[in-house]
Amino acid sequence: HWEQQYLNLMRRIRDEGDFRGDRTGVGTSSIFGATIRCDLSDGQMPLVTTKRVYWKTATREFLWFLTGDTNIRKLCEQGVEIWTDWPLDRYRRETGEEISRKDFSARIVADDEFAARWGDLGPVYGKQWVNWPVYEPAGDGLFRQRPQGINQVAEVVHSLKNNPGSRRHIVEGWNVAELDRMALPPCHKTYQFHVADGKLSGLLYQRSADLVLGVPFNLWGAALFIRLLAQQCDLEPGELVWMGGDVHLYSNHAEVVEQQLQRVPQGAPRLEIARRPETIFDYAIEDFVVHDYAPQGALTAPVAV
Ligand code: UFP
Repeated sequence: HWEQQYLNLMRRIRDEGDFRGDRTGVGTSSIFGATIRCDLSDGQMPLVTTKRVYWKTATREFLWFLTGDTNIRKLCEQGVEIWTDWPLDRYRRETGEEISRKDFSARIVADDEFAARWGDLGPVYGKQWVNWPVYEPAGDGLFRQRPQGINQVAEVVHSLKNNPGSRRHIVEGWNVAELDRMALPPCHKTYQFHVADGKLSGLLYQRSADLVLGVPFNLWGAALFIRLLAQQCDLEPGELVWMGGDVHLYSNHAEVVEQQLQRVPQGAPRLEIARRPETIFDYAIEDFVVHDYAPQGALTAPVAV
């Protein structure tokens, strides 16, 4: 069972991980290279049951990626604050102002100019997924950027429908030339899709994985991606294969890890998609209904920025 694999990985990193200082200064225990396989048949989703996971928040984030937006404003408007810490950190550093997260987020929502100046994350996931920049020769050795970049998601829908046997169904977030302008270089950087026996499977390669806070969201997002593509392409959901590069536990999550490792997975949550919209870009949060989700109590842990 996938959640057992998740917990086993957590235990293994706790017991055998290599301790190291990291970019955030918090410190982690880490291992390199891990896999979790999740069966998505019959609507099953990799939704962690050993603590409460806010799947609606993760879904809102995912739908926001599909719009190509990279400003946190639309997230803040919906009460989704998962990206707020990065712009907030920059704002505090650059202005020296001691603003609370709540006030910062409220100002992003209320003030157009402020949102434009401080709310953008740079060309992160959404931009790369649906509008990967393309440059074309403009004579005299110059290049100009095409007004519309490549919509990788639309292209994958097209290739899944027209050439399902292809080994090139890929959505890539790691745009090397633009990494330095991103608030955070993509963690869930590569998605590959695969069709066999009318079933759509997907593989996510995640270069860096906060197993406690990030991975439950990333598993949900990747499974959701498969479900949306499957629905749009008349395929059944197959399997999600999650692969992590540097998979870690932050030192300040130790307490939460102990609590979670004492719990036993319960039930098999399922996702119903209530409507089939025209395209993959037309889903709304109301289209998603989760059944049989009775998670054990919430466990909160601080995010390393
Ligand atoms: N992280 C995730 N999943 C995500 C995301 C971030 O696990 O979707 F955006 C974690 C991984 C790591 C940190 O702990 O955020 C990113 O830091 P770095 O860029 O140094 O790997």
